[in-house]
Amino acid sequence: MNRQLCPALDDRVMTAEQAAAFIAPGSHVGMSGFTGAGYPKAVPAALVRRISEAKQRGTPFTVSVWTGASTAPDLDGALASVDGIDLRMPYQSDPVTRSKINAGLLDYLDVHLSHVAQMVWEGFFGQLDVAVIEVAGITADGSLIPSSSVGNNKTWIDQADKVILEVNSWQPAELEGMHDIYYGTALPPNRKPIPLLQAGDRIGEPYLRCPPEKIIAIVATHNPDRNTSFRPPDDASRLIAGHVLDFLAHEVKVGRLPDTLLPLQSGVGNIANAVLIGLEAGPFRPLTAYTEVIQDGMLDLLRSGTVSVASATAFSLSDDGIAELRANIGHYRDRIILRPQEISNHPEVIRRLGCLAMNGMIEADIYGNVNSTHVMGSSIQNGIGGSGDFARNAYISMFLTPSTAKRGAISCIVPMASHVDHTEHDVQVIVTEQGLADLRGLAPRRRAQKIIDHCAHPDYRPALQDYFDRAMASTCGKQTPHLLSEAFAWHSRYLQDGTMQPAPVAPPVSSRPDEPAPARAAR
Ligand code: 0RQ
Repeated sequence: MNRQLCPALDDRVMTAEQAAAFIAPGSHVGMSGFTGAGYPKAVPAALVRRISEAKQRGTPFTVSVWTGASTAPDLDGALASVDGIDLRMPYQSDPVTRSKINAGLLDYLDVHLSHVAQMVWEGFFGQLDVAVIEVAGITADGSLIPSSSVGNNKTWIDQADKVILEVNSWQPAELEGMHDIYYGTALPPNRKPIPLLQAGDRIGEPYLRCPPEKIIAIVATHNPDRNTSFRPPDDASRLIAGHVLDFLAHEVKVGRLPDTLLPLQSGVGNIANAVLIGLEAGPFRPLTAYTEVIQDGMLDLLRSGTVSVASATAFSLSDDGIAELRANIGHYRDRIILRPQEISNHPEVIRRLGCLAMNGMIEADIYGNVNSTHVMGSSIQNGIGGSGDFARNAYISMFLTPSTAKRGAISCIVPMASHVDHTEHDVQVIVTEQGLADLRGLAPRRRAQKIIDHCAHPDYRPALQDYFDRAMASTCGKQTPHLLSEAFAWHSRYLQDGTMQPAPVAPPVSSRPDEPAPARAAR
């Protein structure tokens, strides 16, 4: 089905190979795409072929890849596999890309998602040479119907010298009208307030604008988005969701939240999805969401009316979720608004609306510093994404994780976080399947005791208590007691022994039955 309806642009229609030929080695390329939605499907594959052929001839060929957030194996993974990326920003979750970053083969800039547009305007990443943007259609007057994500597309189109469009007829035609593209942002000192007062407000227009002379190629595609599979909630996710719901009910009861709560932001992943499923059974409604991605759980809430409106920048759906969206898109069209990520994640708006932020994490320390991005201090997992935009500015900022990882070999509550993305000042509530620690109003030493008591796994609780007690004793209290020589011993032990569990203490060589037990091995 032809979705390119602008006669003046007919002469730009070509194959993906022809379009990819416009991308020169060393180019800065701004691609569409956010959590596997709305990324270009054909030009990156053609670019991969071009890079492989150049490399076979011994010609170096890499590009710098800028996106909204994560894309898919056929974009990130394929380009990384041929070592075709020299710099990646601002977020990725692809296993091949991750391994190349952690092998030191490409630079990765892990940037707050709301900061990207501003940093590009300011020129920190250099000039954007080409934008490769998936759209759901081009109207007769040349307006662009955005696809299943908006991300940084407005900025890429504005800033790029040249624009390549992929017109994907697989995307539902009914996406037209769902987007709200705001053209009122600027750099200081010319900034104006963002006039968005409710999650459901529309402040922009449904189309992306692009000067026709910038469009150098239009490629027709009919390819599905990468789907995101969700596991049915396991026991840990259900328990975490239950603690969050009890906490919200308590906040309503004591009058700190209205019974319609405040706009919800939920991160990516199974736990966030489980919380959304839990809200369906809860008493709060009608709810609203001002968040980054619409996942399956949010569709269910919108379908039942528990959530009246959801604002985001992208979909992040499973196969079933995509089928549900397509089957009932008329219902969802009136209730979902997709915006540029500089607005979906805008600190001013998040602060004004008073979002309730719920994000996953890798680990937290006993004082409430949170690591969202790095494994054992050095290896990147995904990136900070929007978690910092929301955590710093939310009305209540919650971080959720199972209390252990890797079948219990790792405690997600540690003496000192091996990398910090969200400091103790931005983290108000920590939740594991063990319980919930509300850290608001607590000084560091009280926070530590609460996190150990409520969030740590019982297998690790005594060792955390032991660390904390000895830190308190050795520093005579102090504001944030630590044993610096031991603070990362848990991580070192995991790297050396494959577990954070302390080694069993060997029995004394010759001991009398009444001899006292040996002192605990230093940790
Ligand atoms: O590793 O994949 O090898 O099994 O980390 O962990 O438990 O599957 O959890 O999918 O919710 O991801 C923080 C990464 C959690 C995510 C993070 C290992 C674990 C597993 C994934 P395997 P799970 P999730 C808005 C919000 C940053 C961006 C963000 C994230 C893998 O939530 O990327 O918040 N957040 N965006 O085994 C070592 C630990 C570990 C650990 C878990 N303590 N040490 N490994 N893992 N805990 C959305 C956007 O911005 C787009």
